[in-house]
Amino acid sequence: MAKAAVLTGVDTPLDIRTDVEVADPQAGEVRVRTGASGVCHSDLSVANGTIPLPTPIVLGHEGAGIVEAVGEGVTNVSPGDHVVVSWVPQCGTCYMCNHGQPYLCEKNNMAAAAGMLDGTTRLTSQGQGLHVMGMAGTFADTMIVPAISLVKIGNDVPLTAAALIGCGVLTGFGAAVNTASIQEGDTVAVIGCGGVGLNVIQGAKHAGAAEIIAIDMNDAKLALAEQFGATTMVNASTTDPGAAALANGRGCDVTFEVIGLGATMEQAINLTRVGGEVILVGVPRMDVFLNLNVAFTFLYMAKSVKGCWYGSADVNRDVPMLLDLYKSGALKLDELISREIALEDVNEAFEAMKSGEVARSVINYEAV
Ligand code: PAD
Ligand code: ZN
Repeated sequence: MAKAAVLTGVDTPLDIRTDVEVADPQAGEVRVRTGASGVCHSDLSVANGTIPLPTPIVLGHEGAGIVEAVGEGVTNVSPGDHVVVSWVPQCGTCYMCNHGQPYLCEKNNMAAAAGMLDGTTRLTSQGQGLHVMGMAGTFADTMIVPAISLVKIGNDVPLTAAALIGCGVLTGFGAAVNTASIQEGDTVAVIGCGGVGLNVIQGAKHAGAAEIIAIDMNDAKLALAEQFGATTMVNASTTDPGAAALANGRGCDVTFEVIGLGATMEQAINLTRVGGEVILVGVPRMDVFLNLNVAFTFLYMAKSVKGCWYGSADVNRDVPMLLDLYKSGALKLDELISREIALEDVNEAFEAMKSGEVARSVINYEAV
């Protein structure tokens, strides 16, 4: 029997189940013993209905673990391998994978996103099939995932650090390095400096940005932002970020919104210079619409607004690259971990995230 944190309905605490039956991996599938899982805001967004997914569902999509068993035809991983789980399977053969946008792999349709590739489930509890978030469900000590969702890594990286690569780091770092076109010497602003935003900051620094304006409402997050490479810190609850963005008389070359609120998305557009780029990373509720003057924003001021899905990542290229940066000391991962917790503490981790206390809580299955 496996253990899992299950969402049974919107706005209810996750139910810790110890009676989860796990079916054998089918062809193209892999059973992974989960080593660690970050708690990302997107997990909370499923729990509060911002991201609509079917229930009952095992949340968690930012994880790493160790392969226990493989189904028929699996060749990319073997039992004993350490792996990072990608919440976007990359088949490598579809139109999007062949057009340089594997983060939009056509296998990743919404029906499958809450189960296996064919939409069915492999976990059962209390007589019901359990959906799994991102075809992963890292809030369970055992996962069945498509083999094409796994990237093999070395055994020399702690699984707690590797887990963070699976979402926050790939997304944040990738937003700056892949989605945006930051030039050497640019001024960028990052609105929202949580687990993902901090990685946008370290990605922007890596891409050559000279000025990085960190905007948040929590001073502890701004202190972390400085540690991750931000050069100007703005607490938006007391200071208007406009002055910092306009310090060069022009506005930001690139602005990132990493919260998911309409108001801060509009703010991001306003902080950006003419001809500049706005990257939307935060995932809003489905009913959020922006109030934009189309002529001024897109024509007279020639700004562009780009959505960022999973850091525009190619996980097979970017996970090894990020781990190399980590091993060389150029990428901070351990510093993102505010606290290590047990699976049973996941509801408290949601509360800590709501209050803005933590960059990342990380469930460490190996410590329990
Ligand atoms: P988080 O809760 O760790 O960080 C959010 C930060 O925003 C916190 O530091 C807050 O203090 C700050 N904040 C909240 N409101 C405001 C405000 N009005 N002004 C300034 N700062 C504010 O979340 P996270 O970093 O885990 O995730 C951030 C978003 O990114 C969230 O919407 C998540 O769903 C999304 C995400 N998107 C993708 C993708 O592929 N696009 C992937 C992963 C996460
Ligand atoms: Zn995430």
